[in-house]
Amino acid sequence: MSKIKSINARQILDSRGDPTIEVDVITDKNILGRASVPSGASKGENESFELRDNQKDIFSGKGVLKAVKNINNIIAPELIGKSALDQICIDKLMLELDGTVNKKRLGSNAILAISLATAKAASNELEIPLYKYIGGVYTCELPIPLINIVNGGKHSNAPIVFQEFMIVPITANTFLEAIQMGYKVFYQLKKILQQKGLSTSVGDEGGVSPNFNGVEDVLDHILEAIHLANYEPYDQIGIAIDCAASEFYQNNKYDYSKFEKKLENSKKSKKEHIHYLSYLIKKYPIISIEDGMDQNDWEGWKLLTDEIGDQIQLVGDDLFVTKASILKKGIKKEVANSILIKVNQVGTLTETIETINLAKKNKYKNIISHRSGDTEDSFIADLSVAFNIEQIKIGSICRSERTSKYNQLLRIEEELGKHSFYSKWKNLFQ
Ligand code: 2PG
Ligand code: MG
Repeated sequence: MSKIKSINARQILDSRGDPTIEVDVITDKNILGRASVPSGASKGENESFELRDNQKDIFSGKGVLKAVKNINNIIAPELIGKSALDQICIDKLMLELDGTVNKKRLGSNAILAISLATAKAASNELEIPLYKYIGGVYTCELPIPLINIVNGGKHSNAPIVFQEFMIVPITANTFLEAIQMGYKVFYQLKKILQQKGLSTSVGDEGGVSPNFNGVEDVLDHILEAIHLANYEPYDQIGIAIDCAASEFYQNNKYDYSKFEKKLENSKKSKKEHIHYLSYLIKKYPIISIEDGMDQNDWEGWKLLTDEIGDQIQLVGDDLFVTKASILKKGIKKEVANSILIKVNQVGTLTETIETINLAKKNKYKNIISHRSGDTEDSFIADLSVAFNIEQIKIGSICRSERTSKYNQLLRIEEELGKHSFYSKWKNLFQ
């Protein structure tokens, strides 16, 4: 019957060395499902509530022992004896037990860890790969990776206002080939930096973070690396950026000097900021912009969408926080054309899937995403394949918490063999 026999939570560390939760769900046949949860640095205001201990002298207040207690003492007793195969029921039960809009009582980190561990326990017990257990027999599509190569904003000390610069292997035929293409460009970029005596040390998501001279300097270097790797920009390799604009929006202005201190006249009105983004997409092979505008600047989002939404992918991350209710608002207002999917923004597998389906129905593209503070858990790799999601953002091709996801996708590609299908960028917007 796959009944849950025990649930045990513990505090572990994420990739930044901050505490996070790991949960073991064990079934009555002694089958284990283990999951851990990630944590963001540039969080959206409307994300579900991440419960921390706030005890300043221990882990700078970031301990998660209260959430661990909530799992062991409050949630576990309610779930023991329930079927691990009944994912929707387990998730709903936890929502009822919490009883708040944003999972404020028990903590979304506590709830998510159980939700994911339950799915893993069920798939292990049935001896079905996780992606097939969640998605069914027709899952076969490997996502296009948006490979992070430069970290700015809150993810490094580099003086770059935008948070993430990624390359998109457009012409790859397989996931493995996509990684090989990304590797070549990343390798060339590091070589250029070395030759110039610039740092090649990496930021939170594994991209380099040297002392670049602002956004265009970053893009010029990436372009040079694409050329040196013998690829055609646009046709073979595109660029995706995450502005994470909520991090530098203050008093109705986009203030680039928040991260680029030496900038003068750095406060841009929303129109000037949009104008700059639209200039950038003409000058560089940028095919996707995430969080181009602040999370509460719906007016700005609409202006940006009207201006360039028919030319490139516009992704709502902090804007939608993976919540179906907020995505509905975006669809109604015709804002953005894609959504970033982060399991811990919403807090259960079931709610994540509701949002994915809503996006699909309304022709918004889904992009499965990691967090800047992540763990070795590779659940989201399986999730992307489970729903034939065409894009995934899992950082650079270094640092184990990032490569754990790339490696899992390589395993899945191997396992699917000739039935695997690699998403094609040119088909996405037809
Ligand atoms: C983002 C994410 C992940 P964080 O803004 O898209 O790259 O960053 O996890 O810090 O919110
Ligand atoms: Mg983002």
